[in-house]
Amino acid sequence: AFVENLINHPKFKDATYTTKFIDETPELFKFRKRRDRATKLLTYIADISVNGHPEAAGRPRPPAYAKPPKPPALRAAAPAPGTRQLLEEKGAQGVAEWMLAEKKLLITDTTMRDGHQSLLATRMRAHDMLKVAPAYAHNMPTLFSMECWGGATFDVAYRFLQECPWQRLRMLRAAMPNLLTQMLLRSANGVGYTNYPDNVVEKFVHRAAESGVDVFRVFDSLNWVENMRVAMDAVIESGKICEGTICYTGDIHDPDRAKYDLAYYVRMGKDLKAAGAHVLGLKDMAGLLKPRAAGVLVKALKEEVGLPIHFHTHDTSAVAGASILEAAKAGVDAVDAAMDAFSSGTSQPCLGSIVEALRGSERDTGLDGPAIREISRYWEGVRALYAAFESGTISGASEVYLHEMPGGQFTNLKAQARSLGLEDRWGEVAETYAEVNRMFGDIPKVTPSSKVVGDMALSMVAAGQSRADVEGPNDVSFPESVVDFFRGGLGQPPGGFPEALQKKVLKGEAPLTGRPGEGMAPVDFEAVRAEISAELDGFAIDDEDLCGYLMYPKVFLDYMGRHRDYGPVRVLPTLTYFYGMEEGEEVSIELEAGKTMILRLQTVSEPNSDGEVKVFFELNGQPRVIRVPDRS
Ligand code: BTN
Ligand code: 3PY
Ligand code: ZN
Repeated sequence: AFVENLINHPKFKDATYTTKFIDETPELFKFRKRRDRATKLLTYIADISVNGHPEAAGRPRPPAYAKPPKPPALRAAAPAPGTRQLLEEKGAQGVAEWMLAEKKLLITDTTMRDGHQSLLATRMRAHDMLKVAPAYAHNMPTLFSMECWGGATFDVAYRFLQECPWQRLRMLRAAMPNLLTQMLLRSANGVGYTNYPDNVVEKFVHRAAESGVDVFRVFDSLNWVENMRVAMDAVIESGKICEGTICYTGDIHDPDRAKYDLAYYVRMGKDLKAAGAHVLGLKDMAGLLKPRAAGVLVKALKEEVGLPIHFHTHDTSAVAGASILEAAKAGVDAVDAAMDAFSSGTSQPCLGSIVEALRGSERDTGLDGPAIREISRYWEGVRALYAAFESGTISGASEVYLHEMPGGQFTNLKAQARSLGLEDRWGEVAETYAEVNRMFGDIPKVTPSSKVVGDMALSMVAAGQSRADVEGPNDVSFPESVVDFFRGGLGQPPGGFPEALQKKVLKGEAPLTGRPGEGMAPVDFEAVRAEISAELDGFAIDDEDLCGYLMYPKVFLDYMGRHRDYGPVRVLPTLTYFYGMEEGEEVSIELEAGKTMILRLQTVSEPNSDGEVKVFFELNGQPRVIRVPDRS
């Protein structure tokens, strides 16, 4: 019966059978697969309990009191209509006009994307987001948008969290039907670190729009508008909101950074408007826009561009809240903030405090204080579960004006420095990062250009090289990302490349001067689909999977391999996912809505002569024994 059910199922017949199929149509797997799914999960838990999770090894443990927090009660019978309905009724242009007419300051909550990307190395799992998503929809229906996808979350989901980013998106979309979902898109770099062929960028955008993204914040890591058009056009074509975005660098009031003056940003804003942006994003990825400059810049952009402006910043300096208030005074339309417990430091400024600061003023956000605090308390509990991934940055740091590292890179670069044994030379890494920026001609630093600068800085500190060594006659081995940058693989930086250094890096190779995507052959999607499918023993690959593979081939295939062995580990509570279970511990695991398994770990045997241990479980009262290798 099982086999007949399966082969007659329409999804199986039309070959859309994938890993998601197993998750979404469990009824077909009652005979064999239901047991398989539980066995796979038990195998994962057994392995992690015995051997630990590679990502958590050697990192601080969550405090003893950490336990899965309860989400707030819902304050309404149903989610009130919100910005999402506005988009459906009035279209993207209609939303932009509404934003311009709104007096109140509109707020985007970044907790589910940049908040944890900047504080916890992007490690937050969908499990912890989905539990609170209904509270956002019911209790905060007047938020402008929820930033919850893109940036680094895409590859980290596959790579480190063993979950499908697309499924995360679809589930969040369904749980917050009244709020605009927002993603961060690196233009021609998609959600990766290098330029992709045009048809890959287009396919990715169309797929993301269909799977649930409403607002696309589109930026280019070198502020090169030419390199943004393919992505922007795809967003516009899909009927979603195109937030064409300026990356802010330098200091408009510093005469030594004259390349990035007010006129530069106004020009770029006008170019983005001409390219079709519905909204102008002002992305201050490192938190360099000082309060006075924020007022001046927003005022100029408002007057001269005429699009609604959406301001994004990071609180690394600890004065970003002031920049937001100045921007609000100067007429900015929307701002990003992270829910209190995920705010400040390298993350966004504190959402609840911005709301309170503006209460009763002309720019009153209208958001509910108690609702915010309840949700933040939930997030506080979630944050404790991820103690292993805290960056350890506990104070404001004016040093950010020196190195100009993006908030999302800071924690990563520190971890990279640590892994190279350079942690105690962080000051030197920061100084060198700034020196590399000058040496490369003073460029915007944001993924992936920030990675180029970071790779070079680490390589110089590790090798003990100075700028003079790098620029001098001696042979230097440059990191691959640096070579690609000077080759023009990320596009053209403002003011061009420093020629002498470019010659040295490229060793006579001629650089690209055009748009990298122009010279790339389009990908034959059906051929790639067939290739992946063959690699995965005939699994049918849908468009989401295909897009995952196109962005990150190896990461995607590794994910699929682990999925085959361990099943849908996304359903595990976070502590179980990272730490497994202790003897005598009981957890309840919701496999799908209404279907929960109660799992108890009884005991673990001594290893046998093959180095295997037996892990004794009780699954819904029935004994189960799982054997795993002991590598501990
Ligand atoms: C990952 O981070 O790779 C996803 C989780 C899968 C980890 C499993 S646990 C058993 C086995 N041992 C490892 O070192 N990785 C896999
Ligand atoms: C990303 O591209 O992931 C960023 O957050 C850039 O700021
Ligand atoms: Zn950011």
